[in-house]
Amino acid sequence: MAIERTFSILKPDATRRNLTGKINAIYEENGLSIIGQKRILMSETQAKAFYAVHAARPFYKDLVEFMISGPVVVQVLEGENAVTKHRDLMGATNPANAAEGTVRKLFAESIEANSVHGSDSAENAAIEIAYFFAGCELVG
Ligand code: RTP
Ligand code: MG
Repeated sequence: MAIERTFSILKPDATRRNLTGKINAIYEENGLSIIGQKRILMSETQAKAFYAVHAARPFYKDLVEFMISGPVVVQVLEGENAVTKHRDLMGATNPANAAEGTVRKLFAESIEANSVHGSDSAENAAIEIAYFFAGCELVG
């Protein structure tokens, strides 16, 4: 399996509760290296564009408002099979359906305030990484 990169966000509900270290430890203990990371306050424009794929969904407006409600930590994770491994560690979107031990089972507050984002494919990972990071900010 080749080394892969994926894009991750620790969402406002996670930063508000100071969960950055606990979530990062789960990623690092499971073979994902954090090769780029920054804490930012997303603008409404950034959040709308980032979630444009969901623009027609009923939860879009609330989701954008949630994502700009506080700081987020954007990250690039690198490791074997990183996209799938990260999604597995995150757990299901709705914490009620998330498996034991996953980040969302451990920490998510609701289907919306579900603590973390992860790219759903290698193609989207490349797009999302380029949206938030310059190449020189990633040190593998
Ligand atoms: P993500 O993109 O954040 O990694 O999460 P995901 O793939 O598991 O979920 P997705 O379907 O892409 O939805 C993006 C985010 O929208 C919020 N959401 N709210 N109220 C709702 O029914 C609802 N459904 C989704 C969540 O924050 C979800 O992670
Ligand atoms: Mg998604």
